[in-house]
Amino acid sequence: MSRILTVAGAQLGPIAKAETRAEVVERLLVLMKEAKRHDADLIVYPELALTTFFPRWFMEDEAELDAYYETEMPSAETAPLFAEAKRLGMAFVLGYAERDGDKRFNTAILVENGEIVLKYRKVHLPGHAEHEPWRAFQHLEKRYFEVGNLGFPVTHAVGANVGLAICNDRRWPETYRVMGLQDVELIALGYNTPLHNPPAPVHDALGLHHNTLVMQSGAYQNATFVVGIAKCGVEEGVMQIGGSQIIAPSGETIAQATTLEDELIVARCDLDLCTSYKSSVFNFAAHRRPEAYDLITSRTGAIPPAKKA
Ligand code: CDV
Repeated sequence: MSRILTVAGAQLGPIAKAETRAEVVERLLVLMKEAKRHDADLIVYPELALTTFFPRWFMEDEAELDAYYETEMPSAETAPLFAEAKRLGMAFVLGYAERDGDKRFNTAILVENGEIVLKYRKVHLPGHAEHEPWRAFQHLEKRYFEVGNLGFPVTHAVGANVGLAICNDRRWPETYRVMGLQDVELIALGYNTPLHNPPAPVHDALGLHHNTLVMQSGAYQNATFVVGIAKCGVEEGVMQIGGSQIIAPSGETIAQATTLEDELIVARCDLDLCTSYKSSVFNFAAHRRPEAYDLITSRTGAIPPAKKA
């Protein structure tokens, strides 16, 4: 007997700075209702899905910055999303900026039966902490968020072992492996990835390639489905890549977006497809050699070997 989970990915086109939470939630609801018509059990929204990608601006006014964060979830504006998901019997993953006391996080939650059953706070924060006017646009995640303090938790929900990640996390093999070691079967992640990378513009032409490369590798090497969903298109003058996709444990993409707009992708994910990988080539208990991996947790930056005289 197979275990089928029907998963929808709700790619979002740009969210303008002037767009209100209520207007954005309305867009999310349209996609949720479409997902229901495809019998989806779970819908995945992108990173920071309630506002424009605000780390592109340097802000000194704390009140201006605070306007982008949620202090409660659900709030009056997001409550309709929780209510509709419960009514439709659908779980969802939502990325948003979270303010918890004086701490700010880039957060994602998994909501099932209208309740938050898993919370993740982004660990790998890209960009910079100070204003860098030479850039065409800023990427101030290191200024506006603290490093996530919840690790990479995996929970059993929607009939699967589910984990969450956010955008830049997808480029790091450690993200997937820590969840792989919790027997993860589905990793949901959202992203906002500018096409132009100011410190390394030579990478710009490879943005979609790198996006697919890291998510397919993470899926295969950890025997899990990966659902990677973009907020994309030209948002406040900055082009962000699309390429939203659902990837099987084989590493094959089984559903992919073709636009840079609000677009739903759907895949029937047979969770039992994880088993042959988890029990053979990636049978961790049989084949991993953690005694040889000491540097993974004891060293952060690369140190080259000493040069021979
Ligand atoms: N939101 C992100 O984490 N974006 C990064 C960009 C800045 C490289 C990413 O890894 O896609």
